[in-house]
Amino acid sequence: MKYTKLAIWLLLIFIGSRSFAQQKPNVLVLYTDDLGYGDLSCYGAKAISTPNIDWLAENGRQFMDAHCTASTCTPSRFSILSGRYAWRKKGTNILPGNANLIIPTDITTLPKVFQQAGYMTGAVGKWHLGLGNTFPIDWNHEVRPGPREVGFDYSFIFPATADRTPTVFMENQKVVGLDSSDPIEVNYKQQFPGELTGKEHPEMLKIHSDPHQGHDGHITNGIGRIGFMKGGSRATWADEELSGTFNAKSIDFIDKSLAAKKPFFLYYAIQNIHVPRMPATVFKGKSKLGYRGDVILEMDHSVGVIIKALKDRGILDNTLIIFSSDNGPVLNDGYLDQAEQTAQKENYKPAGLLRGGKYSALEGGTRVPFLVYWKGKVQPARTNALFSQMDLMASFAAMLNVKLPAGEFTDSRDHIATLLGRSEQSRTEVVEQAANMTLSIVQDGWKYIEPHKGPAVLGGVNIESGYNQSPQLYHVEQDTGEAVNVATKYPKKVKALQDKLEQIRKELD
Ligand code: NG6
Ligand code: CA
Repeated sequence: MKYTKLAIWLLLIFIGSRSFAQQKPNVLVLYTDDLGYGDLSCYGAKAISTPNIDWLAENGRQFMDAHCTASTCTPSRFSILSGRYAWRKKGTNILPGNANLIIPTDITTLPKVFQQAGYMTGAVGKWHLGLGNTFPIDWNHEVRPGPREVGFDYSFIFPATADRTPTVFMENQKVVGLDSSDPIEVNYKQQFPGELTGKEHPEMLKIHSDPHQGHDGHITNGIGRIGFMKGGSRATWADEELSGTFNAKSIDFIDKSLAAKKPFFLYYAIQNIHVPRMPATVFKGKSKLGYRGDVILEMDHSVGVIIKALKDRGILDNTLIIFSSDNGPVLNDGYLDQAEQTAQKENYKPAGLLRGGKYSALEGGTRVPFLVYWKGKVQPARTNALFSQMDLMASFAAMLNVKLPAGEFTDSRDHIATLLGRSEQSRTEVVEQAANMTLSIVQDGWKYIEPHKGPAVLGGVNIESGYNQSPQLYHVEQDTGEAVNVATKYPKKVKALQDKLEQIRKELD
């Protein structure tokens, strides 16, 4: 009798602990680079097909009005990880590859929320948030602070962008494959004696840099980069291996978490489809859209590889997957890779029906694909709720019962119900940051863009900026393509949005 009671108790404890464990799903954030609102077939692209991502959309929640915080990479990444608008902090715009870490190490971050909830946390892929706190950075030893100090137990990254030096992988903040007799040095001002650059040796390039957009510094793998570099010749990557390497390291990390019997939080910052677009051989020429289309296919394949790995391990059903992008699209971003010509031929619009793209203040800059998949928990549906990536931190904190410190400032708000499809509630507003620091605010279907100097079309990249010295107001709810500026027609609306923007601007003070 005694034993039966004990057995029942043990069984109850076992079931209890299992369901508790099940309450904590693995969380995977797939964060792609420069992917536009019109670059996926599930968002209407015709000239390209992205079956793996479409599968997430068909079986998950598809957001039609979700935003990154900025139309460039560094500030958007700063926000998704720290839960703060980047424009509140100086020095958070597009960083060079030798910049120091910009996320303060003493604040709550998205990965730290997961750590507090007992997760194993990992960052794989593009970083672009700076490293270390010395100048110059010593690349030949562990560089601290970095992903670990931001909250990632494990990291396998490249420091900045694929088009910036140093062109090396770093695992747990140490350069992978570094030969101590060939130490690395990085400089963004001065070329190293004897170093081969794209500017001096265009004949060595397998993909030509746009003469109007730089990218003619250090040559790695036959491609000119921004910045200079010396040494590390065996540690430098071949672009064609980036995707496969990051996929493999993501899966390794997932296996590590399984071995540790902990749920995982993986921030997989897929480097595609940023320039230089140089797909693995099997993807070269696979699309109708040149290398830009080929890397979209490669990126979609990566998503499929990760989904399959989860399935093979029997953990797909208990993994919450988020897919999104760090800013809007660009065709010519510094290399002459036929992206513009092929898009024109196919009448392909990477931002879909939105106006503008990467760098701009228009919707094409920050309204991005955003999908949430969680089997049985998130119902397949489309939503028009206004959502910000910056809210992931507070939302997951709420889901996991992690208390954010009361006295600590944050822009992140709990919208877990909207994220998981239990509510259609929009964020009260989103503020969008353009490359030249123009701020816009979207609220209740209206968008105000503050006056700012700057060219109407950005040279080189050939993207409408949305910069204007007069206030702009768009009724984006009806006029998604921001075609008609109605600022003079609705002065009260303009004033109300200006006031709201000013109020948000002052919040931190
Ligand atoms: C720009 C680069 C562009 C790209 C971008 C960063 C020039 C002319 N252009 O300054 O090629 O690297 O920075 O992109 O240098 S992001 O997605 O990381 O923000
Ligand atoms: Ca980007």
